[in-house]
Amino acid sequence: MKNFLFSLLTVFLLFVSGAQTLQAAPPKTATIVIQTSAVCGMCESTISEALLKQKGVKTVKLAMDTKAVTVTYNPKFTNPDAIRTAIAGVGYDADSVPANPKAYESLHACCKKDAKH
Ligand SMILES: [Cu+2]
Repeated sequence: MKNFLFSLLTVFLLFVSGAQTLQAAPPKTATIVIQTSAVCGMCESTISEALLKQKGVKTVKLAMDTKAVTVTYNPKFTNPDAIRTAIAGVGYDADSVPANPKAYESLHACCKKDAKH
């Protein structure tokens, strides 16, 4: 009888903790829009490639008319600052994070924000 009650209690506790984990699960996808200094389609692929290499980044969409990049990511693995830093790391401004000067220098001429088109 004691064993039976014990296993009943165990099942009950498992059920309760299971329900709590379900409720406490954080959202799996977050979205952020970052203003960049991209100028052309090549910039778009450079930024996409760099971001998609980041752990947790799911989709990258750069709107060429506004130069804003929309990124969806898993907040468990990355965050807005890390994403901005990754964009700056390949030579583009990302919101208030300035482009890495070395990476900017090595960009294709047409991809530099100061380039005359
Ligand atoms: Cu470009």
